[in-house]
Amino acid sequence: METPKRHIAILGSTGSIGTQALDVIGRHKELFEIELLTANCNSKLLIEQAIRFQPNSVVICNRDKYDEVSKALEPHYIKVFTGTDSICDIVKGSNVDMVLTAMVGFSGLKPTIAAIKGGKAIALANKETLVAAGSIITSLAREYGTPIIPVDSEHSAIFQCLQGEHSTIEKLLLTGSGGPFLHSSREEMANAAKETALNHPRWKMGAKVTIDSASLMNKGLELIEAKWLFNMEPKDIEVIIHPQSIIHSMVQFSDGTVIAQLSNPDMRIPIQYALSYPVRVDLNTKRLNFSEIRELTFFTPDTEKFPCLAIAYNALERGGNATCIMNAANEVAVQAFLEDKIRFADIPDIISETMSRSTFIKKPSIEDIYSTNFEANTIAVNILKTQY
Ligand code: MN3
Repeated sequence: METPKRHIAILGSTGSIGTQALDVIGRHKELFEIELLTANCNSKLLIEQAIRFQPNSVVICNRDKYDEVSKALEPHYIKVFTGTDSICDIVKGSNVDMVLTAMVGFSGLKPTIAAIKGGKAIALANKETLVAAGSIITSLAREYGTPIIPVDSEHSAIFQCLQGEHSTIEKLLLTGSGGPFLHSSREEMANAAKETALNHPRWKMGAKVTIDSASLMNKGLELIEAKWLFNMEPKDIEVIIHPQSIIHSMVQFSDGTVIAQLSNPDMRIPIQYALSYPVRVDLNTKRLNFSEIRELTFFTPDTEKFPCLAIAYNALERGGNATCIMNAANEVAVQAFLEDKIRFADIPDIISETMSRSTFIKKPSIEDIYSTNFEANTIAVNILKTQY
């Protein structure tokens, strides 16, 4: 008997994760059916994708692009909507089995909550959702019985290492390449050109996550993501710099055993694993050749050179809405860096300053999270205007 196809909604289909997910899905049409594609403003690519994958509906968030998309897809009988609320309505619909959350930043929160409440399996690529509201999201997922399957390569690695394990985890070993500034001096890094920061040595990713990788804030966000996904204490998650990006993370158990997941760096592996879980399916990735690799190296991260990682640890220890404040400030700072308004070294300063000025809430509700994000965003923008 044929297994029924898994019906997928991709939120953020024109981004780096979204396009790679469609690559995987295009290779396994016997397994997957696209129900919904959404994009922020890349109407051209969204139209192309919709014509190729024939989803039931698409959402273009930017209202100015609605007419263009609607006109282009009318002959294909694909429904076209605009605005975040329509994403929330569609993901709750009965046709969707799984929602891949691949949009960038805090904007992923609302649709993720809608999908969880709709009982849809989440393939989580939007780490900012857990950074901003990890406690709320994970307890909602428990309440609605919704599985959250990680797409981020490190968390997918940990998730894969845990399959079939029922033992207590002693420690998570979260690996990171160290980014483009691993071997740069602090002065070089402080004044680095945007192009240098955007040139990641191992992974091809979107601009936001690439800048986060250069500052190691990405590892900080992933530390927080790991805490919520695997219910760990911050002190039991260790960040290890591993420049080759062959080991994607590891789990240490109480008998001293460490299990790791290895592959050449290719985001399609964790994306596909999340979509096809619990089974693995074929993928044409470059296979590991150990006699070519010869050595894998590991370092302790330098949190003085990369203050963002220390900021993230502290925010996680502090708890409450601290990580939400940090995330909002980071989004503003990264955007400002990408617009050439600040230096690379200003990013952690803007985050720290925003954190010291924002209202701390020990047990935030979801409304508190939205207002925290707004307040921290306003404060960070104000710091930018007055001090830079
Ligand atoms: Mn990652």
